[in-house]
Amino acid sequence: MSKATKQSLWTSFLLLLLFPMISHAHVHMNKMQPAKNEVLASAPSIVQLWFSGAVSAEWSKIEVTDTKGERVDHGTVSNIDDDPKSLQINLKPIGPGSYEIKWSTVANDGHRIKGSSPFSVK
Ligand SMILES: [Cu+2]
Repeated sequence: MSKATKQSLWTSFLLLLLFPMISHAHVHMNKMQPAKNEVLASAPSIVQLWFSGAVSAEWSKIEVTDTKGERVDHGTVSNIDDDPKSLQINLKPIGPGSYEIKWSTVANDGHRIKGSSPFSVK
């Protein structure tokens, strides 16, 4: 093999390795309802999250707790209208107060992403 051939093979190999990394964008959470630090006039009955890519409802967890740490959600996470880029969970009837949403999910690239966000009801 000539030196030039070796070099071009090496270059092709490097490009093949690098291309998926350059084109890879991690999935992130775009929008959530209630929004971070939102103060709502009336209690929400559902928490909804939207992502930049598909996530697994099966491997997702959303916990909504009050200030005593009691769960106020119904425990089952699902996609919104079968949209794989979204998640939702129903809430129990809640009164005025502060609440915390803790979520975690696995994106279709295999990475686990998570976050937490407070909201309150007047
Ligand atoms: Cu990723």
